[in-house]
Amino acid sequence: MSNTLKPSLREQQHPVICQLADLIETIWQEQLELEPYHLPADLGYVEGRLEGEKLTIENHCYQTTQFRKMHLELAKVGTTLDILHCVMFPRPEYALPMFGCDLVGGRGQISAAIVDLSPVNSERILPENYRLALQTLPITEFSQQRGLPDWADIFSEFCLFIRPDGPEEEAHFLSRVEGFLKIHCAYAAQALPVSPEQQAEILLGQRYYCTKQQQNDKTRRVLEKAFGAEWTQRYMTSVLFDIPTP
Ligand code: BLA
Repeated sequence: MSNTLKPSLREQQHPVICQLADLIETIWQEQLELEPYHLPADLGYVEGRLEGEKLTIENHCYQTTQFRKMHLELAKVGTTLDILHCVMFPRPEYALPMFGCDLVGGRGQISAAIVDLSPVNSERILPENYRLALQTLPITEFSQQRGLPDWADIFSEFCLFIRPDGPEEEAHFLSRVEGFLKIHCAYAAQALPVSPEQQAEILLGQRYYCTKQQQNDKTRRVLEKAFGAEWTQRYMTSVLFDIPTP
């Protein structure tokens, strides 16, 4: 099926997910020179149903000079769960952090909203220009902070993980993501390649990031229920968090 004929998931998603997807794509288009990125042919748009409800996944993928892969994924499980997943994988030639965002909602309520710019250098600390810029973003208090699981030692001190309480907090979360993304795209667009030694270190940091993300059992369980363990393992290691090779 061609793109234009495909039933777009976006209109059927929780409004915040739809708004965030539009926001991410708009900033990408405005600040970067996007080229298409081709996923394995059978993994761009997928539907699965093993036990119970139907799971539909729609992927949007791009690349640029500085980014090996910019992945925006929308997923819908029956009528109960709406998911937005987004990761920007820098090419290891550039000393850039990983932008990651996950929004999980169902039955009118977003249960998990997470965004981070995660460092991949050996000090595991964000570059100073990022820290300075992120510190200037307005601070918002959210009523329900959520605790990170054990595997999540990859995130920075700027990581935000909340359950937004109502439309106002949802809007604050969106503007926080907007702030992160605009800073990231602006710095990335000016970034220059680093030394081979630094590249090797960045590659290790990106591998560590992907290995940790692959340990998210909540993601795995949702996918396994619809597609089985084998398919899920392939999807998590080849589409969601593929480990870069030099
Ligand atoms: C949590 N991710 C979750 C949850 C589900 C998914 C169902 C639990 C929600 C909750 O506890 O309220 C499901 N997420 C998915 C699925 C996909 C997905 C099926 O992306 C893809 C098809 N996850 C990411 C990225 C980050 C991330 C990029 O993909 C962060 C940058 C984080 N998701 C993340 C974290 C949790 C989560 C930290 C909480 C995990 C926990 O509490 O154990």
